[in-house]
Amino acid sequence: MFLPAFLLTIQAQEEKILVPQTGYLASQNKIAVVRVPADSFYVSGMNDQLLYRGKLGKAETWAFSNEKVQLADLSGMTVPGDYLLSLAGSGERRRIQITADPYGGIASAAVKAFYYNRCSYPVLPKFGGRWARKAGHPDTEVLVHSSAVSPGRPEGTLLSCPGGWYDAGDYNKYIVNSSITVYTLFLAYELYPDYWGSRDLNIPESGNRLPDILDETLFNLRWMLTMQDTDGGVYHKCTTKQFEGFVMPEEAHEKRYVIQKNTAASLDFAATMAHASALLSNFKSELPGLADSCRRAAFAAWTWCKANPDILYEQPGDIGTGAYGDRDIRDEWFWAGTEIAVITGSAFPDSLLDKLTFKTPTWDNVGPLGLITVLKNPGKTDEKVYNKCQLLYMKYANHLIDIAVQSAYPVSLDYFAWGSNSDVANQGLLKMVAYSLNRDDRFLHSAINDMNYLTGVNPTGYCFITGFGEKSPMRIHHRQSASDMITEPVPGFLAGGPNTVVFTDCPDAKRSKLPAMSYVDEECSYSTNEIAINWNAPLVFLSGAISSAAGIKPEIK
Ligand SMILES: [Ca+2]
Ligand SMILES: [Ca+2]
Ligand SMILES: [Ca+2]
Repeated sequence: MFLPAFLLTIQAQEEKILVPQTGYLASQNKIAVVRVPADSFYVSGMNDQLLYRGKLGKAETWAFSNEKVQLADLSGMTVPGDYLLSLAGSGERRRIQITADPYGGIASAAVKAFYYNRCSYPVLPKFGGRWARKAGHPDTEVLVHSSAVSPGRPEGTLLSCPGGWYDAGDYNKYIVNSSITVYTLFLAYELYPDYWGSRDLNIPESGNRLPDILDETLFNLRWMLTMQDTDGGVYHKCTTKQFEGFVMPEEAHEKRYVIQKNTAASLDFAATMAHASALLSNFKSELPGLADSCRRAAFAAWTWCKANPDILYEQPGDIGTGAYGDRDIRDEWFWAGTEIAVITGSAFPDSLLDKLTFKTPTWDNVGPLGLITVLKNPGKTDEKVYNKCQLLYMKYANHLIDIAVQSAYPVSLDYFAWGSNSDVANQGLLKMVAYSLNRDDRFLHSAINDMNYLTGVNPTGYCFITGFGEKSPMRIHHRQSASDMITEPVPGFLAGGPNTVVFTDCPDAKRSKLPAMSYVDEECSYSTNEIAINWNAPLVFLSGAISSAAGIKPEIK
């Protein structure tokens, strides 16, 4: 639909009080951000009965949105219900909700979003409701691209690489990005097995003997296995030459290719398969042979990497889809080496520990994944290595808390990269892993503030998860959502979020120059409003971790 430019500019930043739009968690800390000067606040029932009052915090400036804000701490309110939060001396008020489980629905929907993005697979009405659609991209006849030839597989050889998830708003599938995503979803299950083990996600595999979060993750893992050449090396991606148009999957018919094997993709694959083999060995009767297949695939990829230690991905001239190129693969070596060491007892790659900078994980910075694997397998490395990893991990986790404590908005984010919301989610993930290690409430409370940022306590006023909140992304950069003729976007997806990295995607949209405000809910805005599997995975982890840590049992269906 054509929209005149003036309509595209409507992104009112008018919320004077920012609150989490799916509610506050009754048992834990509750912070609102106030954007107009005031001294105190009060909370009343919907019948105007005064229930609680408090002083606002000191006004602080957040450089990323260039505004002065004050915090209202209403943690003393613990009874679930609907309330009004009002500022004394001004007419400003906002409805708030306190519930036992404000994030459980998000946790389930965020996994279900992966089901909606399944490639080569239909979304049936029984599971997908209004967003049912036909299967697209069978990927049973994928061509070997000239960049990917090997002795047994000349250019044009046909391979079968069906399944897996569409990576993001596009219809392609990338090994590097799949790896961190699969790891993160596995980690969610491994740290909270009771929580995820009993959660019915209403997917085709619900009701079998395997936890649904694992069923969904295996849908992509099995595709990854098809991306390994007979020599052990792993193709970078399964893709069309250029991005396809904004059409439904079944209407997209461009030829698909596997592209250049390289060390980063093969290391990420080795790490993911090694990790999978350890986890899936607990499900040998439900998944006969799969743990062993993953183990063999991991070793074959690892062996290939040792023979081909520094092949970086170079995007071929005729390929225009996501590059996911990475010029520093020391962290990939560390992650893969760690996962291989855990399953074999072989030497741990501790020489790399001093060379890496551990920070918030991203698709090209996977060192922290190796650290977490060490920390959750205390018997598998010697004590010295374990202690060193713990020190490095806690140093960064504490650093995140220090930033949040000093920040005007109560989060740790102090940079706005492409996909800034996923950095918030991954910082929450790191905090919840720290919390699982030491039960220090500072980490839980800070992770809750991260989750509340994503559900509305941020300068844009958006709850960034589709289908949740009063003000939520409606026009995500996602081909199915854009072409399905349904007003509401496919639910459960985390929009990438504000940043100022790219301004050219929506020429007609007015974008703030302030990084924390620079977001537009427009389909054209791939730089702020796309969705991606590696962004949804930490949302799954964080929302489920907090639900689980707060002692919330999933609803029985
Ligand atoms: Ca299941
Ligand atoms: Ca890297
Ligand atoms: Ca739609």
